Amino acid sequence: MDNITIARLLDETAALLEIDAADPFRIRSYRRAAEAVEQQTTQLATLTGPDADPKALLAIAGIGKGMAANIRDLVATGSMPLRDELLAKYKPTMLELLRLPGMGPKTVALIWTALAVGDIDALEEAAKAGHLSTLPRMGEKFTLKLLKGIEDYRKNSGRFRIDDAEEHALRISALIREFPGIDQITPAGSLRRGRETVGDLDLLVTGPACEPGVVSAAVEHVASLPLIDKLLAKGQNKVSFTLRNNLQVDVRLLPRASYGAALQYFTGSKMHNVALRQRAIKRGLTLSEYALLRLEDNVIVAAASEEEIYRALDLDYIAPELRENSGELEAAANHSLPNLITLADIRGDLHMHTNATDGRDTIRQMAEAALARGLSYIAITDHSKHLAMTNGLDDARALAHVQRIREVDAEMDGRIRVLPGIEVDILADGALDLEDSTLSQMDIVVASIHSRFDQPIEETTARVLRAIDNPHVRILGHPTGRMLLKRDAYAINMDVVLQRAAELGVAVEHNAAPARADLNDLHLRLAKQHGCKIVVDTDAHATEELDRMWFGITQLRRAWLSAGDVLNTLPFDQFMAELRPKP
Ligand code: DGT
Ligand code: CA
Ligand code: CA
Ligand code: ZN
Repeated sequence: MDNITIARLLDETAALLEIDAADPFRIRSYRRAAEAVEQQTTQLATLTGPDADPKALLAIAGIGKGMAANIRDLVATGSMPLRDELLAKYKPTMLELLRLPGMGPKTVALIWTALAVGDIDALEEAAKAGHLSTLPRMGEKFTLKLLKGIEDYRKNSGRFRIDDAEEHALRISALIREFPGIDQITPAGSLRRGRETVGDLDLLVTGPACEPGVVSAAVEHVASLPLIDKLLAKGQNKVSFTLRNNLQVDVRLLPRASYGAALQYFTGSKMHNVALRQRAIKRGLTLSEYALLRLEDNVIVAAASEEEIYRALDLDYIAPELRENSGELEAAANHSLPNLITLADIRGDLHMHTNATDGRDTIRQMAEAALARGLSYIAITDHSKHLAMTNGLDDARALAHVQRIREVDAEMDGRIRVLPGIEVDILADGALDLEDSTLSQMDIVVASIHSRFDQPIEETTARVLRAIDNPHVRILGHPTGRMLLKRDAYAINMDVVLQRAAELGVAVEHNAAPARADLNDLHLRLAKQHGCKIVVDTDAHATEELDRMWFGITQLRRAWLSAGDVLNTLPFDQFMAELRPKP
């Protein structure tokens, strides 16, 4: 049994434990072990025999005594007792069902017990036949929502979220870098352009080990990386493979002299490249993945860096996020590209949760973590009571929470400002979930929709308009409600909403959670056109999630935004002055 198979079985066990509603800590230990195993260069099967050193497995970080015993069982028998026990109850395909909207572990387990339905095709059949509505809390509405969810899921499968892709890129890069003579590894393609999802991963590698004549040894190194599931192709300077989750990875090893041309070519997008090549031809040049050449005599004009290539085509440097052939070439030609926002421009974060509702950490911990990340102000915006599953705050608890937030603000002694706020739920008719008198005590009221995504477009639009008409609302939170690869945006007339938000001075949020990433880049460009105030927030539910501001910034850059377009780049006093005035 090879390492990838061991990793897959451990991961599958984690999924089965999830359906079994096991302790999250236990689930994580199996996931972590799977990741540790697939990164090992030694085949674990060789460490488990009767002659093997019993300590060898324990030396691997992430593998304790229990896990070592599991691995020995897997190698010896092809399975292990816990897995057998879980498989007697569930099917591994049930894991996929967890990715559908409304399908938590309990629902998945119930559908399995009641109807013996354990995979997507069977679930779709059962839903269409009306079998689900015989089960508790799964009426017709649930069935319709689920069928839509299955459709969305099928449409999106095969793509990966940018944060997943980024994590895999980092892990693979670390392994490639172990080979001597590698200087630089750059993710290209859609990941470098910062798209919300990627189809496959394109990694470009350069260094002395990638030069012609010696590159084959580095190719062999890449082709034998431990986490490769299936090797798809091994060429002179290219290796393609898939990972255990089916993500395809294309690695190209390139000489230093043409690295810039390759980076430009493989970053794309295809449409940007087509337009750029046409521009080259008009100038008597030809652009390829190897170089920008003069047509008449094949003399190299530029190749080593992207900057040289753009300059030789009389263009300002175009940031990867803008390379979608949506006006960037024209702007680069007449020196009107925007000075794009960067992470360092951000000074505040106005949307985050604590353990008062569904967050993990305390107000103080969130404040310290934000301070450590260089922020100078944050708002604590826990959920309101309508979101019962998050332990949302009613009016009394919300007011008590304001007091505690003010205490922490005082404790922080001006090192960072901690503002009392709320993420108040927008109810089905557009009313807000808390009393105006409660909202009046908050510095930051973020209003968001979390339910009834099925309303017709006119109703949802009117619902949001009514909500932002409430004078206490200062920010409209994640305005489309989508969950990437999981749930489409609800139907809403964004043009009307943005126009009204601009009139009222309500800021619209870009939510930096990679699962949400709304408003998307097109909506953000529209928001700017309408003169909307824009904020970018992490919606962090734990301290480390404050780090995902990065993903939000990438989307803002894709929308051509500068620091001046985004409110929470301002120093605290100016920021507060720019918000919608309190009634
Ligand atoms: P993805 O993987 O679907 O998220 O999107 P990309 O943009 O990463 O596309 P991919 O992986 O097929 O190719 C990476 C880049 O390589 C692409 O953005 C531009 C360049 N490229 C690939 N094939 C072609 C082609 O046939 N023509 C041109 N001009 N460029 C190409
Ligand atoms: Ca790609
Ligand atoms: Ca590719
Ligand atoms: Zn939130």
